[in-house]
Amino acid sequence: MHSSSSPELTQFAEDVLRGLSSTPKQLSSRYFYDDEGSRLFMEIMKLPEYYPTRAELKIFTEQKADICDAFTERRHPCPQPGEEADKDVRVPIDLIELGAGDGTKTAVLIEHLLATGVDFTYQPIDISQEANDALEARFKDKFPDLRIDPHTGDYFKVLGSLKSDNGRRKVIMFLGSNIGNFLRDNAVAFFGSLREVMNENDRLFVGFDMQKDPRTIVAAYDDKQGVTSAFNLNLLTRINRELGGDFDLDKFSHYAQYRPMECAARSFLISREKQTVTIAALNRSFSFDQWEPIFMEISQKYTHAMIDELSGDGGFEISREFYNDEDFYIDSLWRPI
Ligand code: AVJ
Repeated sequence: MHSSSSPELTQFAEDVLRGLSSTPKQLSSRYFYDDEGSRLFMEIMKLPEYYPTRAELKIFTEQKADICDAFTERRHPCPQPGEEADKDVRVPIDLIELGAGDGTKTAVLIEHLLATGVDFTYQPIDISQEANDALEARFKDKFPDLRIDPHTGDYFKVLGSLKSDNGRRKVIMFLGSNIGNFLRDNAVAFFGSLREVMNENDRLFVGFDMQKDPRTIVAAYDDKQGVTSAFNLNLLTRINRELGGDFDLDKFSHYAQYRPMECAARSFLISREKQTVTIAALNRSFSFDQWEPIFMEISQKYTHAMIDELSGDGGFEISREFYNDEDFYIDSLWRPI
């Protein structure tokens, strides 16, 4: 199975092979989230330096009424035949979340929707069955009246299966500045694919971490306790375990930088010495120079202009934005054009 004559590598193995064979070397942050990686990310969200989660939670807590109104707002501001002019008409929604994590932030919105008697279902989509099961158990316990319908699998496959118009508005949420892990062209392609499975009346709700003091950003990706370092190094552990690698974690160190002209935070693992690493499943060795980097992750930050452009290029227009005073973080509600 590990011989080079067998071309059947998993997607993970293929991506590791391609990434470590390229110059500069790179690994994809989409593979961070095995069980240990997901646990480490939940620890990151509690770090004093990691501000995005708290910033988004604050927006939800302070503006939940406006956000939920915008989700359920009828499309036409004018009364339809048979409706009274001043009647507050709400549309029923399917609240669909891509990669819900532990659901702490979403719980704030769900609680408000339930309290105000909105007709809605909650459909978290995640690649991990375990994550979905945990979220379902927690929410069933916390909100006995919630209609929750988790889907496990690839975002687009699941969304494709939900495509048929059931008369309810889909509100698709992609929170936490998860979009920041995509390079610009990939972000546009991602939004474009979402657009294809959406109807005119549906909405997309996206969280964007904004450009800010570079020191604040670097600190968020280089925390004092070293959790972010462990989070990055965990991918080497995953390669060792799943692909039979022999990475020595002590010989790599985490390095985070922020480039203000590109609004991009990037993290790297730096080879502390000249060394060779062998990966059995790839039947190959990779040599590292001393101080050679592996590019691990981009966490893009945004300006208003960038969000405007992204929405348009993805096939959307901005319907409404929710942000805190300092433009620290934005949740942007889009409608298809
Ligand atoms: C989950 C992609 C939003 O980029 O801020 C946190 C992941 N990486 N610390 C981010 C992450 C290092 C996080 N996202």
